[in-house]
Amino acid sequence: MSESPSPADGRRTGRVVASHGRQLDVEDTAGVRHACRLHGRQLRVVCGDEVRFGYATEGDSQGTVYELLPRRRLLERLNGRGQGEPVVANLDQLIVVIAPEPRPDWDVVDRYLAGAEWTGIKAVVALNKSDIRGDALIAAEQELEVYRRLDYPVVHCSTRHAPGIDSLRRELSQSVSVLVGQSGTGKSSLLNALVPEARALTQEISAATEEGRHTTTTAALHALSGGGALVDSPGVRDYAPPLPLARQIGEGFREITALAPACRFADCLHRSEPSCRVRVAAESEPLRLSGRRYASYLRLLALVDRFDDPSRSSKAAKAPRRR
Ligand SMILES: Nc1nc2c(ncn2[C@@H]2O[C@H](COP(=O)(O)OP(=O)(O)OP(=O)(O)O)[C@@H](O)[C@H]2O)c(=O)[nH]1
Ligand SMILES: [Mg+2]
Ligand SMILES: [Zn+2]
Repeated sequence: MSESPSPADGRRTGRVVASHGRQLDVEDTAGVRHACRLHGRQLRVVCGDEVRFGYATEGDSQGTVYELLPRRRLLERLNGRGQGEPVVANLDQLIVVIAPEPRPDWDVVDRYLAGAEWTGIKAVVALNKSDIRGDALIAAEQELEVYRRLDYPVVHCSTRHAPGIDSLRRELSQSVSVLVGQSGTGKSSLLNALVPEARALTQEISAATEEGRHTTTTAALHALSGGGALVDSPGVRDYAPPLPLARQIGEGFREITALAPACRFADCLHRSEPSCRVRVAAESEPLRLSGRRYASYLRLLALVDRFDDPSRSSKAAKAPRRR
């Protein structure tokens, strides 16, 4: 984004900082916010998108977004029809937030990380609520060793203590990052700790289900004081990214990518093929490939099969739910 109003048509470039259906908040290059609506039914934009917008008549209270500019690096989710739906555009990295409470769903973590690998987005895992001492924290920390060994940056933080927030701030600087993960892990609380003026709504997790209450309902982007921006996104119950071909699923798992060249068949899917190096590692070398990560891989592969199946419409209900 690098220019000022064009005298020809009065339109200028801005970034969508929040999207509520067809109503949008667009920030111009000077950081001024404009309430806008979308022009025409075909146009679809998400938080983070760069757009061309303007006012039909000088002095209008609402602007109009006319055009979506080309996207780079998009976070998408798989919908029930097997298609990708954009969630946040033009980002540099995902911050996958987990916590001792609600109990981590590691499949969700693996799926965000696999999606990041397939699309070339950097990923960081943040263990929030590290002030909640006990077995759940110890178990989460142990599992996180798997990701540390794979060279994913792992940050321990708590919105109750400054040092962890400072480490997270360092990971975010100069980048456009999005906080993702299960509902109730403290994404909006982290945003508020990092950008106090964001004043995002937060809510206790449900005592009955021990799950989050899906407090955040739309993604919103906030500038970081030291440069870069942070997007808070609605928590998920389940998540899958759009899926590549079956033989590319393994590329979403760094340890499988490293082991696969030693499989007998170049197109090995690491299921039941003979002389599969990946399966051997999952069965007997947990430090090279944990059985849990291998199971995550197999479940993603099974999801590809489901969408490749012509009778998939009857099975679509089993695809990840939106939230
Ligand atoms: N003990 C503790 N509680 C925290 C911490 N961070 C957030 N919480 C609490 O966790 C609950 C959920 O926080 P939110 O920030 O609303 O969680 P969220 O991930 O934004 O949830 P969704 O918007 O539903 O996805 C709130 O009660 C917060 O006060 C933390 O570091 N320690
Ligand atoms: Mg939230
Ligand atoms: Zn194999």
